Amino acid sequence: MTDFTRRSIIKALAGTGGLLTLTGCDSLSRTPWFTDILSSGETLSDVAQHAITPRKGMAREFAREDISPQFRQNGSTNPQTSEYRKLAANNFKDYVLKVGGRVKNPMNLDMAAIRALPSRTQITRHDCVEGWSAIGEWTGARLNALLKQVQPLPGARYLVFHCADEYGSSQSRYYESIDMEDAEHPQTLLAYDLNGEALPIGNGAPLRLRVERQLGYKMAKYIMSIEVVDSFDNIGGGNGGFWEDRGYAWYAGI
Ligand SMILES: Nc1nc2c(c(=O)[nH]1)N[C@H]1C(S)=C(S)[C@@H](COP(=O)(O)O)O[C@H]1N2
Ligand SMILES: [Mo]
Repeated sequence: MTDFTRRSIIKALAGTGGLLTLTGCDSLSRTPWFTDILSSGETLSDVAQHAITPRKGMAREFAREDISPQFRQNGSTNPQTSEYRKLAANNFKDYVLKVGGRVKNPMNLDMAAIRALPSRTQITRHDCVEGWSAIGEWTGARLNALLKQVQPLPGARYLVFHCADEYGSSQSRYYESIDMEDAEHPQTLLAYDLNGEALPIGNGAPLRLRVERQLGYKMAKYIMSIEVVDSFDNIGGGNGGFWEDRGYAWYAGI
C-alpha cells in the first residue's frame, strides 16, 4: 500500500475515532495491510486519546430505551476447556477468581465475594472491530475497589486477564490486558450481570471485563485470573493480548 493510501485510511479512522467498519476479526488479522493499519493505529490512538479525547473522560452512557433487543454473542461463545465445562455444569458455584502477581495481598474470590465488592451499573455501547455495536446494561464490581484490596506493588503497570477459552482452533487461551489508568477508571468493571440478569455463557459467564473506552476485543470474557505485571514479555506472544499477538493494536481506543 502506498503511503498516501495509508495516510487516507488513518485520516478516515481518526474521523471515526478509530472505529473500523470491516468484517471478520479472523481473516483480517492475517491480512498484512490491516495489521499495518492497526499498528499505525497505536500512534493514532496516542494522539486521539491523549490530545483530542482526554483518556480520563467517561464513556457515553445511554437510557433504558436504548438497550439493544439482543446483545450479540461474539468470539468464543461456549468454551470447551474441561476446567470451564466443570464450572458451567455446576452453575459456577465453584468458581474462584484468582488475583495475584505484583500485589501485596493476593486474593481468591468466589462469586459471593465479587458481588459483595462496591459495584456499578451502566448502560454503554459495545463496538466490535468487525463493524457491529450493541447497547447493554452492565452491572459489576468496580475494578478500582478490588485493586484497593489487593494493593499493587510499586512498579506494577498492567493487569492481565487470563480467560478459560481457547479461541476457535487456535489452541491458545484468550487473554487481554489494560494499564493502571484504565483499571482505576470508574466505568471499568468485572461484570456479572447483563440487562439485569446473570451474564449468559455466550457473553462471558461468570465474569467479564468492561473497559468502556476501548473496542470489544479488549473486554475479556470467561476471566479465570487477574495477574498484575510490570511487562508482557513472558505472557503469551508478548504483546498483551490474544488479538494483539495477531497484529491488533494494544490500545484500542474509541
Ligand atoms: N475470552 C474471550 N473474550 C473475548 C472474546 C473471546 O473470543 N474470548 N472475544 C472478544 C470480542 S472480539 C468481542 S467483540 C467481545 C464480544 O462480547 P459479547 O460476546 O458479549 O458480544 O468479547 C471479546 N472478549
Ligand atoms: Mo470484537
